[in-house]
Amino acid sequence: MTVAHAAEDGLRFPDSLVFRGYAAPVRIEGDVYDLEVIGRIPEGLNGAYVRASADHAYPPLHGKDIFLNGDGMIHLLRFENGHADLKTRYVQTEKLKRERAARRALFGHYRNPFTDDPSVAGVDSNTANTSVLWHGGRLFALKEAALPMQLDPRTLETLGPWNFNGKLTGRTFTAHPKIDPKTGELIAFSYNTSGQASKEIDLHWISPDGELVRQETFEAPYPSMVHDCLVSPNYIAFTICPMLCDWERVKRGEPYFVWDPSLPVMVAVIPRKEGVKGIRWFRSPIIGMETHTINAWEDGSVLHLDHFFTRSGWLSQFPHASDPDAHELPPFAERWSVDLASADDSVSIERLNEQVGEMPVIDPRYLGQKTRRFFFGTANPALGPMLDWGPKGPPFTCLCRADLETGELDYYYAGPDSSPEEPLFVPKSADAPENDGWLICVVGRRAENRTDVVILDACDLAAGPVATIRLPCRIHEGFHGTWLPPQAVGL
Ligand code: V55
Ligand code: FE
Repeated sequence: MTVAHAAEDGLRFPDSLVFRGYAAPVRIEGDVYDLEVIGRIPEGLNGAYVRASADHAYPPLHGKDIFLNGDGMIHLLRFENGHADLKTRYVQTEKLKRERAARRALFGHYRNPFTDDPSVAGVDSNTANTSVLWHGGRLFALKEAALPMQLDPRTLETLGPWNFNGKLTGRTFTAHPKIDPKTGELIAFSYNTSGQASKEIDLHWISPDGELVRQETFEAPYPSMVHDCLVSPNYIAFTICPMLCDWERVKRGEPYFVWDPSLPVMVAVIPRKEGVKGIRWFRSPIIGMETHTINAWEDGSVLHLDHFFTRSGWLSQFPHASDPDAHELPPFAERWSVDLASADDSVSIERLNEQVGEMPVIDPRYLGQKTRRFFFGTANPALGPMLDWGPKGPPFTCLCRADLETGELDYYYAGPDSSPEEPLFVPKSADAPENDGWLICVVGRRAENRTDVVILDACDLAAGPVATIRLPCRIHEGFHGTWLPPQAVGL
């Protein structure tokens, strides 16, 4: 039953999908040493799994919010010789500091300054909630609407915004930069760099030691959410989708993005060496939205771009521009291919399998190479019942490994009332073959309001976890994470 909030209540979160049950804010910053382990953490798995989540510190200023707008809370699971310790810390953003001082929300709707309390006009609204990056010996929390926030990997203390010693001239940085495993170079981009609904996209070439050595700008056909990118040895590619930022709507206090399927889906391909003057545009035969990329690879003159793609926009988060009855459709893994030797602008599209999914990962040592396998979150009703919808839609009940050579799908079903999140692939050793790694995955135990972390052998998901690390509490559902080598966390 919904209990109305009495006017005399103190601080209260709304009783809505984003704020209740397993999705409710956790807000606890703390440390748990020597977590319970069922089974054995693999020998040699020393380092840390660190990831970002959005965990609202305050009830929303205007009574409701989307889950993308929570405050960045970082979860760090440190592995040392079979033992595991957990650390959770908020990113100390300017937003969180101001709101803590005021003991209430001051920032309004997602990325909409026109809905903020006047007392924070001009203040950085970064939530730092989407992903983490370890590169050049530095750890960052990333949000595509703002600068990276540097963190101390041992303490998770916030060191402040990072603009690459002044070389990053815009005000944003993607949450999905790509590390070239062959060179150690970081390929990154920024959109909305001028702070408004601009069409400019900045590209960044960042050396293995973290120096921003080259920056160039190109223009997209319209201003939209550019969440991810694809990187192969010789190219950078973007799928520009009509999740439009319409500044007139934003000024009226409406959502930052609106789904406008009257606009084309365009693929930009930029040669890494030549840069933006070599850009080519291709036109997709279908309208929809890339949710996350899987991998890109080259085969002669053909560039293959593998990603999850939905024929609808992301309507659980943002409205449709013209059809209030439109509903969200699930994403599937697709291979989009463009021929750079041909003068035409066509894209050919092939569905990689028939399993709905999202949150893909690959063995990161093979980014830019043809990979035989990838991993993703999914629900497979043949293995267990679907779970009640959360703020992101239906929770995953399974992880899946897709084999692109045989078509085989290998599933890990997490059990009743259990929801795996995006996994992390860690190779068993530096020279282990492709796919020979551990898959670390946060699993919600929804009925218990608690969280586990499982470690699976990436070669055999159906065999179930080699170790289940039992947290004594819930940590908030997250987005994306990475692996920190032992030396980063003092091992
Ligand atoms: C995404 C996530 C975001 C965001 C924009 O997963 C896009 C897509 C967690 O924040 O601000
Ligand atoms: Fe993402």
